[in-house]
Amino acid sequence: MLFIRHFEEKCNQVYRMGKAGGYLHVYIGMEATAVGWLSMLRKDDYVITAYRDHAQALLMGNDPVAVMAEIMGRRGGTSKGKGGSMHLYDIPHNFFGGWGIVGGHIPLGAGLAFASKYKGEDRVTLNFLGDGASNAGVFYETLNMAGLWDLPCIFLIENNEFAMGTRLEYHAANVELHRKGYPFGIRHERMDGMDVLAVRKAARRIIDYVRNEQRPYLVEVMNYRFAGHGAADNDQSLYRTPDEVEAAKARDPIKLLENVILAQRVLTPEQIEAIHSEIEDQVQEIYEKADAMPFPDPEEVYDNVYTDMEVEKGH
Ligand SMILES: Cc1ncc(C[n+]2csc(CCOP(=O)(O)OP(=O)(O)O)c2C)c(N)n1
Repeated sequence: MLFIRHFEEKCNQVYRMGKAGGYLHVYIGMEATAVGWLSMLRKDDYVITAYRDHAQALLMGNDPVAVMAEIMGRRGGTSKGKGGSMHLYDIPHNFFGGWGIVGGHIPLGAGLAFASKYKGEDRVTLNFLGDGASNAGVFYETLNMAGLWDLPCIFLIENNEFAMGTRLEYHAANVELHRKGYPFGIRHERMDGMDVLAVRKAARRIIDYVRNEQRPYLVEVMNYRFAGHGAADNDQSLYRTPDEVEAAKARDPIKLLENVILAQRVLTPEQIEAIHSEIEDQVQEIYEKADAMPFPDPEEVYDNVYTDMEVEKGH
């Protein structure tokens, strides 16, 4: 969690220095959700998410220099510098992105689950989506197929209480989003997403169920986004107050875990401080390596847009 936090604080700086093009959305405050869930997956399980994807990319084993390089549009990036922050991928580690269209990746995640089931494998697919994305029509079509075909897919709604500047109660007819599993016969529950130890425990139980029973599951994980929607969201006063954000920070997932570590005398405050500085130095080094990489060659601009076959046909 600490590495992700410091990495993303650097991403925000990189954006402000004008060194990251396009959009950039950090996961600051929400780290316990991805860390808790991904730490319980098997290496051959599949993960897919939307554009707030840095944490998942790093946790699935992507080289942090390649992630930073992608965010900075450099040739050594995970998508050769042409995707940016929202389009991180790592297929060898079973991370399928990084998608910018709200709701667009949800059926792709079900497709991954369908593929593994069809091949007789026992992989689980973890399909992350936001509270806003859970209103997209395609989500319901996908839940129907997942329920009908017994797909081993976990639909993980990260309820961070906002869809851009729109609060949950202004965009959802029923704010208990996990109930969306009910009409499709899919087991569902709401859980805390800030206490990483509790997240891990629940994740283990649900992943085991999905793998063993070969059935889908819908979880609504309650977390909170401490930063703006994206790095360019400079006026949060339109949808929340600084007091509200400060109150939420009382349950900062990193602080909650540090409190447990201190209470159990695993580390001293000085040792924790030293770990923070060590990670900050590592992140600085990662940034410098990425910054030293070249931009993609302009000649590559149309590469990987169409398949060779389509190009030959002149499409
Ligand atoms: C189809 C589509 N409509 C609108 C947008 C613009 N948009 C980008 S993010 C976003 C809000 C999504 O919120 P949520 O799913 O809760 O995810 P979060 O940002 O909280 O992680 C919107 C409307 C988009 N990218 N795609």
